[in-house]
Amino acid sequence: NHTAAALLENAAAFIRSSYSELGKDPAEAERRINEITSSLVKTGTYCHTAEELAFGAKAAWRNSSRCIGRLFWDSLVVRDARQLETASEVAEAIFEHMRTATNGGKVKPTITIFRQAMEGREIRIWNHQFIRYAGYETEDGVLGDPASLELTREALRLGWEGAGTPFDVLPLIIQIDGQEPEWFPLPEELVLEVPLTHPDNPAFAGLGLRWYGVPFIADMALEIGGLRYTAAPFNGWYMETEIGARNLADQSRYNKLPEVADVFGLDRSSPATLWKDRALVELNVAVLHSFKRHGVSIVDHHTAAQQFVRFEEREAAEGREVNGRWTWLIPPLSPAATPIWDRPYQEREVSPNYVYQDRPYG
Ligand code: HEM
Ligand code: NRG
Repeated sequence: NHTAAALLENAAAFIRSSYSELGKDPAEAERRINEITSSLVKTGTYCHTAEELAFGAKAAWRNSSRCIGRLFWDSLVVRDARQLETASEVAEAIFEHMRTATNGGKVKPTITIFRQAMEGREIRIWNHQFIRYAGYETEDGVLGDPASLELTREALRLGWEGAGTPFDVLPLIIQIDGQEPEWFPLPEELVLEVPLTHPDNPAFAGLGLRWYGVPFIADMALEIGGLRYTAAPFNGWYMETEIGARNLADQSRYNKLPEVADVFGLDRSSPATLWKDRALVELNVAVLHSFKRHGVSIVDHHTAAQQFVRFEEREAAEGREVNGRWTWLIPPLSPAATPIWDRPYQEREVSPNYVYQDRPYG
């Protein structure tokens, strides 16, 4: 059987490299591969030990070519939730993840790993992130986050009702093994949000802008040693440009640059006044200032780029190659002012990794 052979090959490669990195005897890796082989023959699959799972999740972060935050890969907190079966149990584990990872604002990079996909059975979290704002199609355009239009439609179909503000937090939507999904409102006290103010322009607060404190990515699969964890949500902390140069600024998202420019009295009569560039900088200043004031972890793009260069140096010292995609690693604000700009990156398909998966709805 072709897929069983491929699975064994992936498993063996993962076991050999991870056991070697963990300083284990090569004989132990070979014993473990024999055990996995018997399991494959008997059951068609195998299970990771808690130690393999934790190492796999960390290595997958280390291998994530588009992530600038990888200096801290080894400190990822790994929560093993493979024993959970029902949607309510999954929701409770997610709430606990949010509580411990948010940590009152001192964010801890954390992942919760639910059971692996098997024979067409899989757990899926429909949300792109645990916390995201709804988007509604109205007569005068989109209200809220246009990136959430489809998921918002699904939530409404399932019986959720939004308040109708531009910042309605969507419910969790969890699907077990292809059954009808269940939805759960997020407990308010778990949703840390930051209202945006500007350090030297009081009128900025009048824009009513806000963002949530922690990005919890919920829709990627974690691939380790040939096994797929289709529900393995993780979080780190934000880099300010994600909010200030993309989520609130993109024309296809909240499109707030014109309003920001107006509270700073910028001349919008011509693109050549560079009002967009000035508004972008002020919006990013406001994001950093507001997160700091509220005691919520965030990193600016210059510091993040420096940390990434340290990551590269450490990886080189360990004799490992860094997997990188330059177009994603450079920040969307002043990219050429960071050291990432003129460094070369190579991207390969490496495992373990976090990978996109098909949308389970819409
Ligand atoms: C992507 C920063 C933690 C895995 C990104 C991006 C940034 C970033 C800026 C690009 C996002 C975009 O342009 O939309 C950070 C920072 C972290 C962090 C500051 C703080 C600790 C993590 C953790 C993981 C992770 C804990 C997984 C365990 C990824 C992956 C992507 C990514 C898989 C690609 C996402 C995609 O393709 O949409 N990260 N990250 N990151 N990061 Fe990180
Ligand atoms: N740009 C997205 C989040 C993508 C992942 N970014 C992180 N990941 N910082 C946004 O919501 O703006 N992380 O795990 O910390």
